[in-house]
Amino acid sequence: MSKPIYVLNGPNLNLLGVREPEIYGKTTLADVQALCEARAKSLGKTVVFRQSNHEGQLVDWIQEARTMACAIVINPAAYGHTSIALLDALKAAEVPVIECHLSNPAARESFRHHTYVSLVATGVVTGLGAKSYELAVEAAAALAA
Ligand code: CA2
Repeated sequence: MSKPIYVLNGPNLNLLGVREPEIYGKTTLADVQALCEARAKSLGKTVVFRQSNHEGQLVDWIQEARTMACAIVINPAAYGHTSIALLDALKAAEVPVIECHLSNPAARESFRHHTYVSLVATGVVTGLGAKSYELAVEAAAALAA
């Protein structure tokens, strides 16, 4: 059995579909998880899907992924713009990393234009809502050993 793709979600994404639907849509994180699982299954893969509001928890999961995952899909949310800890963990992960975002940060406030995660991501999928995750899972599956 091949290793799963870790799909990791950063702070406040648990509110998806519940708050600010005008920006992030009505799809819940549980819906996104179901879409990722279905897309992975169609490609003969599985996903481990997790969300945390805590930077250290995300670092722990990235470290776990080094041995347990074949690839990482990460929506770091706001930590993408601030966290050198996530960058360092991802650099050490030694598996392909795909960054994904629901919105298009480049079309939003200037503080969202840079992410540290992009420095280590093989690819970045943005602006397509839940579809960003599906395409990110597809890319991760293609890159996975
Ligand atoms: O577009 C994305 O996926 C983001 O990663 C979402 C982050 C934002 O800080 C990034 O710049 C872009 C925010 C996630 C917060 O999600 C919420 C969802 C519903 C209600 C409130 C927040």
